[in-house]
Amino acid sequence: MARRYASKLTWDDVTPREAYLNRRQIMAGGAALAGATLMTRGVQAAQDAWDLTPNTLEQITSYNNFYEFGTGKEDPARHAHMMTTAPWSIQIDGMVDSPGTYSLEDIIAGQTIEERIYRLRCVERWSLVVPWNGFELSDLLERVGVQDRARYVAFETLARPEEMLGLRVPVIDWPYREGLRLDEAMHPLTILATGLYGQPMPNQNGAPIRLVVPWKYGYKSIKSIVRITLTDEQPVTAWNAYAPNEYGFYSNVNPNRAHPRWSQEFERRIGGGLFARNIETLMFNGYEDEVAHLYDGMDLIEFH
Ligand SMILES: Nc1nc2c(c(=O)[nH]1)N[C@H]1C(S)=C(S)[C@@H](COP(=O)(O)O)O[C@H]1N2
Ligand SMILES: [Mo]
Repeated sequence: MARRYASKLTWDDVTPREAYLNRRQIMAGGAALAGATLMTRGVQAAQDAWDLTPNTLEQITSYNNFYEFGTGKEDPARHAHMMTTAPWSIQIDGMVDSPGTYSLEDIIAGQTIEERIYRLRCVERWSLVVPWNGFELSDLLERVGVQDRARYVAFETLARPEEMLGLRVPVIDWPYREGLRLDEAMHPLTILATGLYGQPMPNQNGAPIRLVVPWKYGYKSIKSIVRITLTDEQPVTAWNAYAPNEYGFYSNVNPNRAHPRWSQEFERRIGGGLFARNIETLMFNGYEDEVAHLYDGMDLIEFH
């Protein structure tokens, strides 16, 4: 593991959960007015730090969305072992100088794998904090040579019905597809992850290689990628094609844009118990400083 990116997200910042809970109890007990401001700040600081405590390996690998293995949260953990992940290759095509079918070994060769502790916010309102291992997508795109006309990057997941039981049900139009605008794909926060917690990517989390775009709803972070295409047209994406009003192409986490069937103002941190039920959803999932400039002048409600 080499450098870490987002400065806020390190293990060192983590406040022990006991301290956080203590503060909450003191507050609830009615702090003296004089101490109230200080106390509130203390709680805020503790909450901010606690907010970035990685979930446990158990939580990250037992509560998943990977519809190729079923729509239940426990289906991926139960069935994803059926997926063969070696050998693995990714077809890279479209507007690139060096199109081809690259083995996973070729893709990873020479890459420095770093740890990135990111929030993951599902559109369904639950969230996790995951210590991913991976490298910037831009590294790979630069290696294959993006041509000037390219404006978007399209991704596809493996679709192998013998190994993926969920493909028998036409939930979405398989294969699972996703896409990013080129500048989003080139952003340093956008990674291809090959593992988590320092171990190879568990199948249920998208082995052997998946996308992670931390400021967008989780469904943009497509798993088990077998194809990457550079194109000049906005690509068709699985959830957007399924219900365009519910799932936009951009899918930036936005507490101000309600899903047609529920508010996005709050989220529930998996495994957090009572205190993690009504966490305020952060604009761009907390990555506003890093990514807001990508959307300058854009109406984020219309282009959701
Ligand atoms: N191929 C594929 N990728 C996918 C999904 C899926 O069903 N199929 N689910 C998405 C959704 S909705 C979320 S919230 C995240 C969940 O990632 P995790 O299981 O690693 O937490 O994966 C995303 N990537
Ligand atoms: Mo999701």
